[in-house]
Amino acid sequence: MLLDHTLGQQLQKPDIRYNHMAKLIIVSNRLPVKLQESEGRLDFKPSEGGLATGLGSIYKKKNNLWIGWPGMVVEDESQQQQIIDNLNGQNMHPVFLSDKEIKEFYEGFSNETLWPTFHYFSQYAIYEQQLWETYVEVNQKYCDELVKVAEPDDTIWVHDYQLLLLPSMLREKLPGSTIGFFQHIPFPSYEVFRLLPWRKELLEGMLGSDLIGFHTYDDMRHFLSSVNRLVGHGSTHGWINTGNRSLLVDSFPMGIDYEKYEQTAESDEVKKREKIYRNNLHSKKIILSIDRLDYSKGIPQRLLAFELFLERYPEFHEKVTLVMLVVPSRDAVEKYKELKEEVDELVGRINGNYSHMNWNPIQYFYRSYPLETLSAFYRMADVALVTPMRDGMNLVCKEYVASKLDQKGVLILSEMAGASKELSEALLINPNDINQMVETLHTALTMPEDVQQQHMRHMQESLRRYNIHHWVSMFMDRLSYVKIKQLSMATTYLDEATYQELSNSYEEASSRLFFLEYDGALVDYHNRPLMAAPDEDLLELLQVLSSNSKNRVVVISSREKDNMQRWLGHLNIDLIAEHGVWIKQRGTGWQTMTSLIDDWKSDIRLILDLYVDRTPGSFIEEKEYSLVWHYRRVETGLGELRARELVSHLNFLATNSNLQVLDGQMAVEIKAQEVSKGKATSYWLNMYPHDFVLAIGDDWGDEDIFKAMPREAYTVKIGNTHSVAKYHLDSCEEARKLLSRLIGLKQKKLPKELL
Ligand code: GDG
Repeated sequence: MLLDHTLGQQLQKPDIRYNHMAKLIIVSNRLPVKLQESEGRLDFKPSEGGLATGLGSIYKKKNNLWIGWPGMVVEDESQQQQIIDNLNGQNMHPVFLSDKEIKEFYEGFSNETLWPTFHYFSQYAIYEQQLWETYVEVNQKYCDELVKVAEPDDTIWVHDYQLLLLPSMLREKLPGSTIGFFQHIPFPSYEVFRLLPWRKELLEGMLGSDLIGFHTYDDMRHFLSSVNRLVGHGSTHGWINTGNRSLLVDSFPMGIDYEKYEQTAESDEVKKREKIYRNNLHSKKIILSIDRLDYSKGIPQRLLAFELFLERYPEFHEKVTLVMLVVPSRDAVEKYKELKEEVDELVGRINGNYSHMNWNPIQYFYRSYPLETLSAFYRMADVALVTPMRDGMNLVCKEYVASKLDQKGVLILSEMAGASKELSEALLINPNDINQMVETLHTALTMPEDVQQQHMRHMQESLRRYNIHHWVSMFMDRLSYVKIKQLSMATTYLDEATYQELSNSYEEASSRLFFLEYDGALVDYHNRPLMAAPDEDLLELLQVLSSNSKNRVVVISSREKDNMQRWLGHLNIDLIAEHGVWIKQRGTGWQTMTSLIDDWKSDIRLILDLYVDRTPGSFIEEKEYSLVWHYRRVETGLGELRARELVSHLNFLATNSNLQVLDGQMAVEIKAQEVSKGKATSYWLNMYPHDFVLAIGDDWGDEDIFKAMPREAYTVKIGNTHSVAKYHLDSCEEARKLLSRLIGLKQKKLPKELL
C-alpha cells in the first residue's frame, strides 16, 4: 500500500491502548534488584547502585516500570512465571537470558568488545561475528519484552552500552514513543570507535533515540563526530537531522544521592566502625582506593606509584597505609582474571618489601562491603586515590567528598575520569605519569588542613546541588523539550487520508501544475552529480504524467541547462535550470529569465580557487550565472570546516553586492540575488490556469518554491525537517510512488512494500 507509514497506520487503527495513561519505562541490562536462591527459595536483594537510588523514586510511582535481567539464569517456566508475578507487583519486569546469551551478549560482546573499545583499550577487544549476532538477538529480546508492556505514547529510557541497538528497534515498533538513551561509559574518539566492525550499525541503533545523553561534553563531541563520519549526518548545537527525524545529543554529568552519603557518614554505626578500623591500622595517615576490579580503573599503575612513593619518601614508612578495596567483577572474563593475578602479585611484592611487625603498607581486600563499612572508610581516609585510566564518570570520588563531614581530606583524581570536569578543586593527575602521581601523593599528605577544607567545601557545594535527583530531572526535562521541539519542527506525514484528499482534488481538477525538484525529490543524491541520470522508471513516470492533457509538469533543478536538456529535454515537460536562470517551456527552446550581469564571477572565482588549493578533492563548477564549490569528495570533517569558512568569507563579500550564498548539500553556491526557484515557479503560476498544484522539494533551497505556492497547493518536503511545506514524505521512492499511484502507473523498480 502506498505511504505505508507505520505511524500513519497506528494512528488510524482504533487502538484501545491509547486510553492508558502514558508511563515511564526504564530499561537497563540489569534490574535494580538481584535474584538469589537460598535453600530452594527465591529472594530479591535490592541493588545499592547510584542508578537504582536515583531512579527508585520514579519507577515505583504509578504504573511506571523497570525492565532488565534479574541477575540469575532461570530456565524453568513455572519459576519464570513466579518471578514475573513477583516483580510485576514491584513495578519491574524481567528479561530472562540463557547461559549462552550471558556468555556471548554480556561477557562477550558487551564486556570484551564494547567495554575495552569505549575505554581506549582496543588491544583487548575481540571481534567475533557470533558474539555480535547474539548481541543483536538479545537487544531484540529486550525490544520484544518492551513491546509487550509499552504503549505507543510511553516514554522509554534506555541505559548503557549493552543496549545500543535497542532505541532503533523500539523506534520501528513504537514510532511515536519518546525514547531517551544514556551512556554511562565514555564514548571514544572516532579514530578508536571506527575500529569496530559493526560501528555503523551501533550508531544507527542509538540514533533511534530522541535524546542521547553522555556524562561529558567530550563524549558527546566524539559521538557527533563518529555519526558525521560514519553515517553522514551533520549536527548543529547537538541536534542531528537524520533526514526524517531530528534528535538531540547533550551532556548530563551524573551526580550521587548526596544526602544518603552525608547521612550515612553521620550515623553512630559508621562512627563506631571508623574508630575500630583506625585502632586496628596503627597508622597516622590513610590513603583509600576503592574500585571494581577493572583494567580501566588503573589499579596496577596506582600500586606502582605507591611503591615509588615509599621508595622516595622513607619518612612516611609506618606512617601511611593504603587501604585498597577491590570489588570482584566479571571474573569469568579472561582479562579480569589476569588483572586479579597482577594486582595480587604487586600487593604481595610491596608488602613483602616494606612490611614491619606492626605495619603493612597496603591493606588489601578483594570483596565487597556494606555501605556502612564503605562510609567508615570514606570518613577515615586522609586521601582518596581515584586514578582510573578512563572512566565515564566515577562515583566513588563523589561519595568520598560527600562523606567528609569535617571537610578534612584530599581527593586525588585522574583527568581521565568524567568527574574531573566537575571537581576541579581536586588534585588532578594523569594516571600515566607515575612521577606526577608520587609527587601529588606527597602534596596531599602534607596539605594544610585549612587548604583541604577550602577545596572540600567547594566540591561539596557543587555535588550537593548537582545530585542524582537533579540529573534525573535534567534528563527528563530535556527529553520532553526535544519532543515539543520535534513537533514544532515537523511537517505532517502525507498519510493515506491526506493522499485520498489529494487524489480526489486531482481527479476533480481540469488543469494541474506539478513542480518537481530533480535532485533529492525525484532521484537520490549521488557522490558524483553527473551520475544521477534519470532511470527508466523515472522517464516513464514523467512521460505518462505529462501525457495527460490536463497536466503540466515542471522539473526544477540547480543543475546546468545543458545537463537538464540532455537528460530530460526530449520529454514533453517544462524545465527550470540553474535555480531559475534558465527556463524551457514544452515545445520551445531555452530562454533566460533575467538579464543578469555576471561580471562578479571572475573575482569570486579567485577566492574559490584558493579553497580548492587548500582542500584536496574539492572542485569548482561554473554555471552560466553562478559558481559552485563542491566538497562531496573531500575528507569528512575537513570539507564541512572549509565550507563554514567559505560561507562566512563569501557572506562578508556579498553584504554590499547583489549576490546570494547558498549553503547546500555538500556544495556552496554563489549566485545573483534576483535568481530564485521561487521566482521561476511564480512565472508558471501566473501564466497558466490551475485548480490543482503539487510541489515536491527536498532541501532548504526549495523553500522558495513552497513559499511561492498558492495556499491551496499541496506542498511536500522529502524528509521530516523544518519546512514551510504542508506535508512530508520520507524518501524519493515515496515521492515517485505518490505520483505513480496518482496516474495509476505500476513501476518496476520500486520495492514491493511500496507498491
Ligand atoms: C559505571 C561507569 C560511571 C564499590 N564497592 C562497593 C560499592 N561500590 C559502589 C561505589 C559506587 C559504585 O559501586 C561504583 O561506581 P563507579 O562510578 O565508580 O564505577 P562503575 O561501576 O564502573 O560504573 C562509571 C557509573 O557507571 C555511573 O554512570 O560513573 O564511570 O564505569 O557507587 O560506592 N558499594 C558497596 N560495597 C562495596 O564494596 N555497597
